[in-house]
Amino acid sequence: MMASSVRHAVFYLAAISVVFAAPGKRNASICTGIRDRVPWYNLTREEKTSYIQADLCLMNSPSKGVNPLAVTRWDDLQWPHVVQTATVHGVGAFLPFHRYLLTAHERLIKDECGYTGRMPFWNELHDIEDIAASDLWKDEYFGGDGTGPDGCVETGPFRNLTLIWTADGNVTEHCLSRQFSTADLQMTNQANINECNAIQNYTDAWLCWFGGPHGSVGPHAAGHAGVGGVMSDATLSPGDPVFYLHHAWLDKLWWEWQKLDLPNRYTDMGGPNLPIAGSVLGGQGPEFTNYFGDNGNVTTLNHRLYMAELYPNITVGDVMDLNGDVVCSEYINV
Ligand SMILES: *[C@@H]1O[C@H](CO)[C@@H](O)[C@H](O)[C@H]1NC(C)=O
Ligand SMILES: *[C@@H]1O[C@H](CO)[C@@H](O)[C@H](O)[C@H]1NC(C)=O
Ligand SMILES: *[C@@H]1O[C@H](CO)[C@@H](O)[C@H](O)[C@H]1NC(C)=O
Ligand SMILES: *[C@@H]1O[C@H](CO)[C@@H](O)[C@H](O)[C@H]1NC(C)=O
Ligand SMILES: *[C@@H]1O[C@H](CO)[C@@H](O)[C@H](O)[C@H]1NC(C)=O
Ligand SMILES: *[C@@H]1O[C@H](CO)[C@@H](O)[C@H](O)[C@H]1NC(C)=O
Ligand SMILES: *[C@@H]1O[C@H](CO)[C@@H](O)[C@H](O)[C@H]1NC(C)=O
Ligand SMILES: [Cu+2]
Repeated sequence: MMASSVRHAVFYLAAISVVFAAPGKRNASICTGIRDRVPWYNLTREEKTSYIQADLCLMNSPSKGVNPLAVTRWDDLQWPHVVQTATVHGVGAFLPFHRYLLTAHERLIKDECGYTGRMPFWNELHDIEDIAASDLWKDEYFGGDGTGPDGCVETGPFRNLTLIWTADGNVTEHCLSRQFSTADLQMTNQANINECNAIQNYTDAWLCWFGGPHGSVGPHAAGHAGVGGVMSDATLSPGDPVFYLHHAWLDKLWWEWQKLDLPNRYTDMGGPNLPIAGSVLGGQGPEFTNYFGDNGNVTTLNHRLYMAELYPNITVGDVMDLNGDVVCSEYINV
């Protein structure tokens, strides 16, 4: 037990000294036109297919990332989530980090793969009667449920996707797997969304969306467990391209809650800052307490969001306004 956690801590520190070596340069970005994010169903057919093509383009482009073990751009994008799994889940920065990760994905498919359409979110309430019936899983879009002993996705454009990361930050080639569960998806429902919306401060509210890591009630766990397979792995879930649609849904829930009380909720931040106990990567010792610049064990607006040098470090404060310079987007209900 002891030896193993020491080994993991050593590995983590070795990994960060590698990945943090390249200095990042902050881009001055200005929100000149707020971009609409719409339900998947409401993208045009052409937007849907070009969105899928853009993710495939990242999967077929060579890595330019900080981790030399990465093979593709898709691996590069998954890496900040893998290496920080302990520090971006179960903490106040959970929602802000994932908000920035959505923007990182958006920038990559637009800047490197030519996507010009609108960004989609998954309106999960639309599919809670039967997850398998969703338009998402058509052969020309995300492909369907997993099949065979390993639950590999064998339909659609991602059927040959080779994922590499393992939960300890090492590499083992594996397929994109799924295991649909409508019962799990139903942990997202209007009643629990209303319950989260009624909470008056972020310190309590973030936990309502986050739910338990897996299997417990909450909109976050619902989408992960509902899709299953890779999506149900807390560390590796961004390997499944549908991850970005689920997290956009969750981000929308947070933003709609923020909009219930602006400007106050542009600055309402809190929650624990220490990594989850027992996580493979990361630890709970004093070396982690101020790791992201919070000067304590509570998440603040100064907390740094690190994207493994894909994009510059920013702070939680930079993503609090969805319409602000970094995200510059709005969720549209159509
Ligand atoms: C980015 O943030 C990480 C995590 O806090 C930190 O270790 C790293 O030094 C930062 N990089 C730069 C270029 O500031
Ligand atoms: C958006 O998609 C939903 C679900 O298919 C549909 O009911 C609605 O009419 C669409 N809205 C628009 C504006 O196309
Ligand atoms: C998947 O791999 C098979 C066998 O190599 C190949 O025939 C097929 O065209 C590939 N499909 C995609 C979508 O890459
Ligand atoms: C990663 O995998 C390689 C090759 O299988 C192995 O030698 C190494 O010990 C592994 N590293 C960790 C941290 O598990
Ligand atoms: C948040 O609100 C709850 C009640 O909903 C309250 O018990 C708690 O003390 C509040 N926390 C903060 C940090 O204001
Ligand atoms: C931070 O540390 C203090 C003192 O040890 C403790 O009372 C408090 O519960 C901790 N807060 C969080 C969010 O972990
Ligand atoms: C900065 O902006 C330029 C032009 O939009 C873009 O090409 C570049 O990738 C951006 N760099 C970063 C680090 O965001
Ligand atoms: Cu996550």
